[in-house]
Amino acid sequence: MAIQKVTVPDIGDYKDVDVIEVNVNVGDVIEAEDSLVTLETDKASMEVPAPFAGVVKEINVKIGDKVSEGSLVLSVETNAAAFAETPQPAAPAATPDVAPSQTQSTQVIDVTVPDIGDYKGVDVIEINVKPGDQITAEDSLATLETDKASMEIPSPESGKVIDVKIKVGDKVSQGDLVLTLEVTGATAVAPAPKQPETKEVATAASLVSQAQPVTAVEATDVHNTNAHASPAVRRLARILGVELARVVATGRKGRITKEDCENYIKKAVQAIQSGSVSSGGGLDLLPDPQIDFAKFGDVEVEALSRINKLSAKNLARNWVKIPHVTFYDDADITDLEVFRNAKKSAAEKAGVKVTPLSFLIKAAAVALKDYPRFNSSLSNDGESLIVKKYFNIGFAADAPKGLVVPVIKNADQKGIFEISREIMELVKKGRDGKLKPDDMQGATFTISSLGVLGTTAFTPIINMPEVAIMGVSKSAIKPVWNGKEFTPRTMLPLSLSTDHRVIDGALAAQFLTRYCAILADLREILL
Ligand code: CAO
Repeated sequence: MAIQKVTVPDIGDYKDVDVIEVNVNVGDVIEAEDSLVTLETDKASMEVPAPFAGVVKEINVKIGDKVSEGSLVLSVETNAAAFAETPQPAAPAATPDVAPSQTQSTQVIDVTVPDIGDYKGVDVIEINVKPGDQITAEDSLATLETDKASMEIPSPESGKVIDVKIKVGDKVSQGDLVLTLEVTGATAVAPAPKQPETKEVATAASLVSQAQPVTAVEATDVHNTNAHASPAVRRLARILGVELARVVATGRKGRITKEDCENYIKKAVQAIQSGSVSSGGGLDLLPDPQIDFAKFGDVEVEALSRINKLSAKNLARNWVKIPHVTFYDDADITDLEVFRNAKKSAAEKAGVKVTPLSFLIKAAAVALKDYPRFNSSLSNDGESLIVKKYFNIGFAADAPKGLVVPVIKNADQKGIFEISREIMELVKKGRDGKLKPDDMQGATFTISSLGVLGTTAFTPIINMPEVAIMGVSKSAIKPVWNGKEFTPRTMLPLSLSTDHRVIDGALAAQFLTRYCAILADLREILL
């Protein structure tokens, strides 16, 4: 048994190269050639393979470290008493061959595959430019792949791509023509490659030719999944903030291409813009149907009001994000109506019109006090409930420019006449377009009354961040069994939508029953 240290082998002229993956753990049994860590420069990613088999005893690098040749990577316990480090073949210079074809100040040069070591017939897996592209020196022209490595062919010069001579799937070797490039000015006069400019490429390419220990290899994403992508794509992914493990690969041998990354971003942006995602995922909705309605008959296009558009966005978000459950019941408001009618003249004297809505608002404040969870909101992180100690009831009101929801503040502390007066004032303001933001803010619960308009039931949409809403349909006199006989009672249909994340069915049923009880016997308010 011996403890052997594994260091970063010859990686050409690179220094302080990023460690982007650590592929083993302490205790792992490894074979010779297993990948230990992945390094990445701005031009290539490369793996440090194990020079021998053994058990990993200690890891001396972590993601984010910067290493150079000779940096300690890890220690391995081996069976061998000693080991000889594999000699590093000198890195062959892979200078892209550039042959001038003209001598004018603008000239077209041939860019050929540089020295890629012993490899021949290497697969072209990506073409990164097209005719007409203006490129700068060092831009990646194409990506090649062997069974051990992927590497990019950088442009030796800045210029305009005239013709691309290779395509994905081709097999190329050193000296094969990649493309023709129109270069101008001083560069054109001296088209021979400058050594320092091509050196990085030379290093990346040369890595391939080494029997071991370092190869410029295809990349995996930082989460160590099996996502495969070239250095250029990895770089793009990093710039765009794309997690490669999430991208659907369409390239050869399951590789992620530049287009895959772009498509991923495109879909994500579309999903966000259409509002079909919450944090963490999309609904993958079909695009909206595009229909030319005029094909089927006359049409007229009406512009939506600002309120219409705003409400639409809010409603769509609330409907998609909140798991609604709606509960239905009828409240017996026979006695309430008797009482309300009895108070009509008193109300008139007080200058107010009392409708069932005032009682519905008052009863809501009382029921909310009894069931505080209904008077809460989910915190934005979904970790807690914010239970409010004030009882502000919003009510939906029809206004010429669209639906508005003014709020009766502290309804628990107000009498029926006061609530009625406020309703009248707010409704008037709404119809005159004079509601202020404060008139419509701070609701803890909302009532949507279709009142006299009709309907027997509907599903009101919760007004986020509230967790419940009461829908009110048109009251009707119905026969109700009192234990001995059917009697005519004025029944008010109620539809209570709740946010199932906060309120479960049993609690909703209790709340609705309590609400009906308050409306059936207003003395409940006194308790
Ligand atoms: N069942 C039967 N009659 C009802 C009723 C009900 N649920 N609610 C109210 N009424 C009666 C009233 O008692 C009144 O009759 P009387 O004059 O005989 O007393 C009559 O209907 C008209 O009431 P109103 O509409 O003037 O007043 P209101 O307080 O009931 O409603 C308001 C005010 C602002 C809610 C209403 O005008 C309105 O805009 N409703 C539409 C709200 C809406 O669009 N909701 C849907 C939202 S989701 O798209």
